[in-house]
Parts: sequence; structure tokens; C-alpha cells
Amino acid sequence: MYKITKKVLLASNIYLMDVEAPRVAKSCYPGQFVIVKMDEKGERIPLTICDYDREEGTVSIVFQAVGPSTQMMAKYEVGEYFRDFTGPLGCKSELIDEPVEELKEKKILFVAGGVGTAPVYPQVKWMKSIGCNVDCIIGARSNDFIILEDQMKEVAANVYVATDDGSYGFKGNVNDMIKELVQNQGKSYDLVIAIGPIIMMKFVCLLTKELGIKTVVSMNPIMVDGTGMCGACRITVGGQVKFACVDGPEFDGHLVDFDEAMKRSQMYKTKEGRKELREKEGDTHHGGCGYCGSEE
Ligand SMILES: Cc1cc2nc3c(=O)[nH]c(=O)nc-3n(C[C@@H](O)[C@H](O)[C@H](O)COP(=O)(O)OP(=O)(O)OC[C@H]3O[C@@H](n4cnc5c(N)ncnc54)[C@H](O)[C@@H]3O)c2cc1C
Ligand code: FES
Repeated sequence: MYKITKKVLLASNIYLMDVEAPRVAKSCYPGQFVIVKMDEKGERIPLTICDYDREEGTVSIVFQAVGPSTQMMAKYEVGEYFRDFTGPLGCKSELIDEPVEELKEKKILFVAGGVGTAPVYPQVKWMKSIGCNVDCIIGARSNDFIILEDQMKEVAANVYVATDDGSYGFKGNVNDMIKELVQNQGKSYDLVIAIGPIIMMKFVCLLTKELGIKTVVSMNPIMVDGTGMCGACRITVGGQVKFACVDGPEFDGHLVDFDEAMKRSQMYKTKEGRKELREKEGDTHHGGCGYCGSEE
């Protein structure tokens, strides 16, 4: 059982919770995720590790209450317990293993979209902890959906907020903000790390390819069970088949087939779509994920 020690409403329907999970806190790294189960019969919900405190033994998760399970999760209060808190899962961010001196030489821009800001935060925090100053764009539809701005300002050298409707910060999407920084303000970057909705990551990659900036993306949004069992997160990267949850979630964004990923994740949502995928792709679904509705 895993006790909730903190609960904060970050923005409309978006919550942060700290959970007592000492073993996960001890071994996790930025980029990894956990699978949370509220009770015995609860759905398995994969969520990115947003922060951790190895000494306190707590892990922070951020989630948007959208479906029935996350809505139920939002009702949990401090002092209540999750039944399962499995992790850390997935590979740690590639930056963690890079030599610090090389990282210090690089000019890095993080691009966070919507709830995707949650997985960006621990990476930026890590960079600060090893003495690297990085820039960060936080993009959201409007002022109401911006999360972790103050926390990000503590760890990034510069934080640029962009809203689609101009209700706060720069008016425009994250791509408009990148163009503003690179083309109008004369900033230059060696690496972009973009995490957010698939459509956002696709368009960021199209732009950074034009600008000649290497880009890493995180394919968390297409995951379903997060264990390599369901086949939902199958993607093509540079012509090779990969599974986001076990081979990723981070990949070279210029090699990811985003159109296929978006089409597959739509098809995976319906029974007919899953049947069609099985017929086309063979046995990518091994069953037993308890998530996709498949019987086998
Ligand atoms: C790595 C990862 C981990 C996640 N972990 C969690 C989690 O722990 N908990 C959770 O609840 N959810 C999680 N998610 C789900 C989360 O991605 C949401 O599905 C997603 O962020 C949508 O948020 P939004 O609706 O606020 O996006 P929007 O507000 O619609 O968009 C966010 C930003 O993307 C920009 N954008 C959108 N379309 C384009 C475009 N075509 N070109 C350029 N920019 C564009 C917008 O301008 C805006 O700046 C995770 C997602 C990722 C990527
Ligand atoms: S989420 Fe990767 S196989 Fe299911």
C-alpha cells in the first residue's frame, strides 16, 4: 500500500500527488514512469515520474482527471492509499548517462506541451543539479492549463510561456515561440527535447529539422499498459519497429513516423481498430494487459 502524502491542484483538473514509495524513489531517474492501481479491481494507469525525494522516499506524479479512473484518483486525499505503485519503468532520459562536461557545452532547449510539462520538469531539474543551464518553453492552450511554471523557473535558466490564445505570455503555439527565439532573438540550440501531445511533437520535429537542430521526443502518450504486453505503443523509428514503453519512451524525433503513431493510437481505441491491427500486424498483442478489452 502506498500512502498519499501531498495533493495539490495545479490547474483546472490537473493534480500533483506525492506518494510514499521508498523503493521507487531510491532507484528512479528522470524519464521513467510508474503504473498506479487504485484498488484490486482498478485500472492500471501509467504516469510519468515528475519528481522524487530519495531521502523522504516519496515520488511525485501529475495527472489530468479525464477518464473515469483518473477522475476517481482525483477524489483520493492525503492519508489514503494506492494499492499498487509499480516502477520505475521505461528507460531513463538519455541525458543522464552523457558525460557532464559534454552536456555543459551543449545549448539545450526543452519544449513542454500541456501535461507534458510534468515529465520535462525532472529532466530540467537534473540538468540544474549537474550545473547545466537550459532554456524551457512551456506551451498550453490557455492560462488555465499552465502547470509547474514557478517550479520550472527555479531550475531553468530561462522559461518562456506560450499560450495558443495569448491569455498569458507569448501568443502562439510552441513552434511560434521556437521561431521567435531562434529567428528573431538570435538564440541557437544544439538539442531540443520536446514532450507533449503527439501532434505537437510532430510539428516541433518538422520545424527543428528545417532549423537543423537534433530533437528528442518522448512517446509516452501512445502507451497503454506500459509493460510491453499490449502492443499499443508499437512505432516505427528510422524504419525499425520499436515499443515506446520498453525501448523508449525517448527517441530521435526526426526518425519517428508520427503519422503512423497517431493513426495506430486512434485505431487502438476501438475494438474494430484493434482487430484490424491484429490482422495487419500479427500478434503484437499478447493479451493479459487488463486494459485494452481484449479477451485473449
Ligand atoms: C511523456 C508524457 C508523459 C505524460 N504523462 C502524463 C502524466 O503523467 N499524467 C497525465 O495526466 N498525462 C500525461 N501525459 C498526457 C498528456 O500528454 C496530454 O495528453 C497532453 O499533454 C495533452 O495536453 P493538453 O490537452 O493540455 O495539450 P494542448 O494544450 O492541446 O497542447 C499543449 C501544447 O502543444 C501545442 N500544440 C498543439 N498542437 C500543436 C501543433 N500542431 N503544432 C505546434 N504546437 C502544437 C500547443 O500550442 C500547446 O502549447 C503525458 C504525456 C507525455 C507526452
Ligand atoms: S504500452 Fe507498450 S506494449 Fe503496451
